[in-house]
Amino acid sequence: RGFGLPVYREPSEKCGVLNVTKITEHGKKVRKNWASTWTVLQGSSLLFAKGQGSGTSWFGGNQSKPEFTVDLRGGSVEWASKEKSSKKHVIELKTRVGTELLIQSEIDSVINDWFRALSETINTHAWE
Ligand code: I3S
Repeated sequence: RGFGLPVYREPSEKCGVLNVTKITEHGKKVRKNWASTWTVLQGSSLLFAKGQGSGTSWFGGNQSKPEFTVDLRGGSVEWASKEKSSKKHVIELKTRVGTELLIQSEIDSVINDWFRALSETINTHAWE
């Protein structure tokens, strides 16, 4: 930084439908339950709402609330190993409080964008 070059930043708000499952909660392993999930990145939070089918639900309205929210500060993301899932393009997200999630999309560009956005968010908020 500081060479006068513009720094590319992912938008701090991003949303879309991803396949998501928890694998650990507060450090304890939980059973996988992959679900098509409407996902919103908002500041340093990641919000999830189970979609009706292919993700038509929107929790900006009054009928549905986020199913759960994850604080990305102090967390980490990496590409999941084959042992974690047989699916391709799987991101493993670990939070500071010991929740681990797998996030997946069949679409390369989609999951790559999410990987970048999540990494950048974690880096940006690393010292909070
Ligand atoms: O890590 P696992 O246990 O092989 O995960 C698979 C299972 O959760 C399976 O469901 P049940 O065994 O509970 O019926 C899911 O259908 C699979 O999708 C899980 O594996 P992948 O490799 O898809 O993450």
